[in-house]
Order: sequence, then structure tokens, then C-alpha cells
Amino acid sequence: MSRTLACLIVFLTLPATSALAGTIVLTFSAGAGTCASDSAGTTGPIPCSDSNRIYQGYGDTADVDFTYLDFNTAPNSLYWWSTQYNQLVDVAWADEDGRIEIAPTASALITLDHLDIGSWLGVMLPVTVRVLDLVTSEELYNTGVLNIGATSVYLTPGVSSRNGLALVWDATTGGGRFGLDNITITAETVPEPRSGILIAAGLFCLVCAGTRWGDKTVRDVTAD
Ligand SMILES: [Ca+2]
Ligand SMILES: [Ca+2]
Ligand SMILES: [Ca+2]
Repeated sequence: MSRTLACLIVFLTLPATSALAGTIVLTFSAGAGTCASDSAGTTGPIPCSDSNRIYQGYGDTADVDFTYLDFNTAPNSLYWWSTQYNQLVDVAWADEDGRIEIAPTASALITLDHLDIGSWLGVMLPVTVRVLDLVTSEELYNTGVLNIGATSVYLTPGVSSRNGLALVWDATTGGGRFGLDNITITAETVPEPRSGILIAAGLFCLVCAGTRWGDKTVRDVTAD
């Protein structure tokens, strides 16, 4: 077997370098794992009852760490509620302004794909939803003023950052007027070590191929 062919076989049998994407959907389901027994959301998880706080471990994975903040009383966590935010069931709400931080635990690229926001009892009031870079606070998405009434609104930010993201909503009235649900994010990681192996293997194959071409050229010249 020629060295060039051997190199080609080794190169092709190495695992392909690919991004590993994982999708997380925060549905705030009432079962264990969503709620906490203290205001900061650090004690739990416990099964949910209306006005429990969201547990700070809810939704966390090896790639992503969520933090829930009732912004006007931070570090208190967000609240949980079962119904009455339009057609949404099991939601997170803030007394007035809320913030959910989505931090990569390693080098994942975090994308906020979509979310639902509903209005308490369908009462029409204004709210603004924004997405910020978690480290620089650069504003990546801004809905402008939304007037949500009888029907919840489906938002599709589609913005990304390797620093992580902060989903924030700003109401002008307290009393838990807005509930958020079905917050969907994608965490995309690239396995760096395998990338390095592939690059090294590719360079080695090029060297092998160059050597074979050089050997042939020498033989051809000699034959002349
Ligand atoms: Ca967490
Ligand atoms: Ca839900
Ligand atoms: Ca406000």
C-alpha cells in the first residue's frame, strides 16, 4: 500500500469535525425541577405551586447555566404561575421587570431562538422585550413597545453570542403582568481537539503526496 493511500485512509477514517448543537426548551412544567422554596431560588427543587419562585438549577445542562431574576428585587428569582396568562400554561413571571441570564459554561455559542410572552388575564399593557450580550450588554434584539392583550405573542429573536445572553423584559406596571414560556435556546459547541487532529492529519497527507510526486519527478527525469 502506498504511503499516500495510507494517509488518505487515515484521514478519511478520522471522526469528522462538527459542531455539537443542543436545544433546550424552558417550559416551566409544574413537576419537580422547576420551583424553589426560597426567594433567591437556591433551595430545591420542589413541585410548583402558584407564586413559588423558579429554582436556579432549572434548565441547567453541562453547556448552559440559567439564572432567573425578578429584576426589581434581585437577587430574588422569578415567580411561577400555572394559568391565566392567555393560553400559556406554567410560566415564569416577574413582579415588574424580569431577566433571565443564559451563560455558556465553556465555549458554547448561545442562540435564543424563540419564546412566548402572555398577558395576565388578557389585560392590554405595554412591555418591551430585549436580548443583550451577557458580558458587554450590547443590545442584540429589541421588540420596541409591545401591547399584549387577549393573545400571547410569539417572538423569534434568533440572536447569538459566545458570551451568553440576557433576556430582559421591562414593564411599566407591577403585579406580575407578563408571563414567559417556551424559551428555546441552542447551545453549539465545537470540539477543538478533534479540529487540531484533522488539520495535522491533512498536513501530513499533503507532505506524503508531495514526497510521492517528487520521487516520480526524479525517476521521470532520470529516465530521460
Ligand atoms: Ca442555574
Ligand atoms: Ca409552560
Ligand atoms: Ca419597569
